[in-house]
Amino acid sequence: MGEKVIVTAAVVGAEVTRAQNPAVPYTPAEIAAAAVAAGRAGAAAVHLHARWPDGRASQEAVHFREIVDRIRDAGSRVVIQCSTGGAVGMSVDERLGSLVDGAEMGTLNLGTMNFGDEIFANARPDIVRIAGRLREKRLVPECEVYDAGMLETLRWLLEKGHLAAPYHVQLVLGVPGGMGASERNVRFLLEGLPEPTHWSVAGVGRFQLPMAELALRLGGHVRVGLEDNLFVSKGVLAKGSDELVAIAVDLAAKAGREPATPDEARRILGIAA
Ligand code: KMH
Ligand code: ZN
Repeated sequence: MGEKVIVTAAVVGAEVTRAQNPAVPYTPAEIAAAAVAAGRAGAAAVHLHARWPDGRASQEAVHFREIVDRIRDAGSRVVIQCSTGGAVGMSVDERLGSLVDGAEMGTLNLGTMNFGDEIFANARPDIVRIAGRLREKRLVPECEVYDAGMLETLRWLLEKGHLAAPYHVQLVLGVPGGMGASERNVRFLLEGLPEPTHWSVAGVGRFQLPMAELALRLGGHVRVGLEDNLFVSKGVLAKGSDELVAIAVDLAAKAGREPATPDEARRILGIAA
């Protein structure tokens, strides 16, 4: 049995809509319920975005605070990771609104890229600023890597002291404009990771479950959920992120890996209890 696997549920994101899948949560109550259900299905951590009631992406502290409070009020102990990526076009000030009390991790996106037909801007000074805010708030960064050059930025941040362990790396593969979701690409990126690092793979769209299976086989952690993928199989919509988490847990069992509990995930990730 290898290291326990941290299953992270990305329950909403900034891009997916209810028109695409009616299970996409919008309100803080719906997002919190999706996170709690994902925890019950075996997720140790949740990656959170927020929405306005009409579905537009929100990085408002008031929304994140309500989501975090509702998750804890429901008795869930899942590790709470808040997105600082937000949606394309948001300012860094706006994006930082998500880092509310109760968050334990925050994302750190490691570069500018095409994101579909838009540009996801992460200039190096902005990355440094977000890293600084995560440090001030004692949040463990999750470094989002969409392309190979972003590993050079990771190395640079470490060399310059803008980032230090503990941190976690998420290889987000299959975004149109980023690196494709293939075994060859994952193996190539892993060769370039600084040591010691905990890493996970988030495959986008139809690549989500194959990338989860691959990460489990290679000893990594996995991210699944509606942010990245709306389907359980071709043409069959997922009923919620918890359904995708349950599939990842089954894949873990087949790979001889046991899902980490939230507290085990905290130990692995270096999050203070
Ligand atoms: N919505 C994407 C543009 C993150 O959460 O930090 C960025 C994103 C990354 O989802
Ligand atoms: Zn996200």
